[in-house]
Amino acid sequence: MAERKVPNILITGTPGTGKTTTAEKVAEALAGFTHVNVGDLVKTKSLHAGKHEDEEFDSKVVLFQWLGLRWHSFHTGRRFDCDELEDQMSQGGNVVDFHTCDFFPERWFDLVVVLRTDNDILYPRLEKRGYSTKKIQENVECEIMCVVAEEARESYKEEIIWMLQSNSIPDLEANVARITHQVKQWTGM
Ligand code: DAT
Repeated sequence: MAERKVPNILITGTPGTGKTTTAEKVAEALAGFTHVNVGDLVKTKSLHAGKHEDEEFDSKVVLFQWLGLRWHSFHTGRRFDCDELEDQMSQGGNVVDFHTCDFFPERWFDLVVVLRTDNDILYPRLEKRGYSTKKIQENVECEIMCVVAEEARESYKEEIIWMLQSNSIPDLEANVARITHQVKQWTGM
């Protein structure tokens, strides 16, 4: 674990894999931990500027603007300090949930959890959300292509990445138990 007394955890994965549900339960189970839903933060801060044909691309641009990052950093792939969350992250005790993971500063996280869901399970979950067929197909394809898993591998040390299956409620419960157990081991909670 980094120099923080309390760790930060990132929970990432394709939309619908269970990031928010898992992050909420982990934060509930660990006294003093906060669930940071980055997607909601962006919305709350009314940062959804204009529509772009590619929503994923659009949300990255918006997020970069919010975090005070220069646009060219997206192209060069360099990491920068993310001012908005920096203080909070330096304290530790955050369970951050977001569907991409490659632009946060690497030093923020002690554990990066990538949730994985089988296509035939992910598809109806996204249908229930009312996503369009196009959007469901894009997300399922993203899962098949291991896009988020690859991003995580490129952005964080292998030893802090956990790829966890999130197909069922027993999976969900086991994942929450495993993550909280690790945090308790680190902190002696
Ligand atoms: P995400 O935040 O990754 O978009 P979510 O937490 O909102 O996903 O979950 C999407 C839906 O699937 C929601 O209705 C809860 C359900 N769900 C999440 N994880 C699950 C799991 N492991 N097993 C069964 N259902 C799950």
